[in-house]
Amino acid sequence: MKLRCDYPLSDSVTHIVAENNSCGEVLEWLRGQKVRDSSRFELLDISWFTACMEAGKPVDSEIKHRLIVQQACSATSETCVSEASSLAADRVSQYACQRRTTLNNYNKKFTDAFEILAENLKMKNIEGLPCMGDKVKCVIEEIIEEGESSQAKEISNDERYKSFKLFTSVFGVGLKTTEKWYRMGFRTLEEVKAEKTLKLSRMQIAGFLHYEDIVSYVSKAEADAVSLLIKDTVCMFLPDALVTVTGGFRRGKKTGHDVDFLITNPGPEEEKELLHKVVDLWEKQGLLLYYDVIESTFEKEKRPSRKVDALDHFQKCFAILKLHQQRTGNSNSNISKESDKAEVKDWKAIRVDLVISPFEQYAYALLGWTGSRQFERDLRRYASRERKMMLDNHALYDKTKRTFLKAESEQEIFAHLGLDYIEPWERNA
Ligand code: DCT
Ligand code: MG
Repeated sequence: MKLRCDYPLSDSVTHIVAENNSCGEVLEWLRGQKVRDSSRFELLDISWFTACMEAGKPVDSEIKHRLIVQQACSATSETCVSEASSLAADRVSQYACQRRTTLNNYNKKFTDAFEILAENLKMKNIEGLPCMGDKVKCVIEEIIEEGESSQAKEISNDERYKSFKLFTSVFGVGLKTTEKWYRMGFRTLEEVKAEKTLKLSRMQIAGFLHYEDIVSYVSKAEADAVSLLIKDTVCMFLPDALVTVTGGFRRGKKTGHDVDFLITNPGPEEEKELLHKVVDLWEKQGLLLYYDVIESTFEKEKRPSRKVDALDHFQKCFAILKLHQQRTGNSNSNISKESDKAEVKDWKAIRVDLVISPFEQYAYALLGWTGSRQFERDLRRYASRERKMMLDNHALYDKTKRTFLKAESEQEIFAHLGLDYIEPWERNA
């Protein structure tokens, strides 16, 4: 028995899988498709599809999978699946900002494969994905039938791709450097480190020095500890400042490659010197392993950028902080011999991004720095294509009214765009 994915509805469809659609909605949709006898289909929940993927073949549907109790359906030599959510194209938006995507990724098998394919395109310097509907369909079908994508597998075993993943895992190493090192014949980080004539940037030197810590990901507990440290320090200089965790941790992720913070001061007080004061103090306290302060490049008259991936103009600091590990366990653990103390490393290097925004741009900065990248990209695409507006991390510009739209909260920005509000934890596109 084979599983084949078919859309739109064809005569060979035997199973209909719904994600976030009730049985009533599916039946209503079927009526709209002029289907007279819907009993010829099994109406199933996405859990059946997931069970099939796990088993690597179509499995018999159980009551728990069904949207309604159906008559037993005789197995055919070919089971044809129609995805109700993609059939009802008007229900599932192409824009991530009109979908609620939690961390519960039912399609991991598919998204992992597409991530590899997209990374491969990025390596080839292809801007944006070309329209390749048929190709996407082939990949999906192959994963359903074979359990994996041969193309994604081939790429992930490719020497160039493996070097790309390895080299870019070093803080400060991007595509350009990766390409250069690959062309020079390097394949491992040891080989790069051993080549003493290479000129590494300050960032890359720090990246190699703290590689193990940084590559091991930041936990939620570590992010909370860093958050406390940052709040304490910022409030010493600006007691009313708002310090908010953004990025993946605001979206509810349990780990991250860094911790992102947005800082703003509600009062009239200038916050320009804040970052420098914070950095100076941490340096005196021996907590800074690396930092780079980028000054603001914001010009008031400028309209929001047209680019969906544009960087913003806020003053910011990319840093590696020394986070001292909490002493836990029984009190005896604190009594250690002097010789032990020297050997035990009681801290971890944590990548931290600090962004300072003027108070009136705070809502836009918060929305922009919360991500995910795909969600942000789609918000901007949606604003310009569907609303004739320009959105970036500083402002929203209405091209029809020729005016900037003020917002004090993320909710107001969604309202300006005519979008239902999407909570941060539903922005994991
Ligand atoms: N961002 C963006 N466009 C970029 C870079 C960043 O929209 N070119 C936004 C989206 C997320 C946020 O800034 C923070 O970026 P990262 O820390 O890179 O992403 P993350 O979602 O926090 O992921 P991670 O958990 O890996 O840190
Ligand atoms: Mg992050």
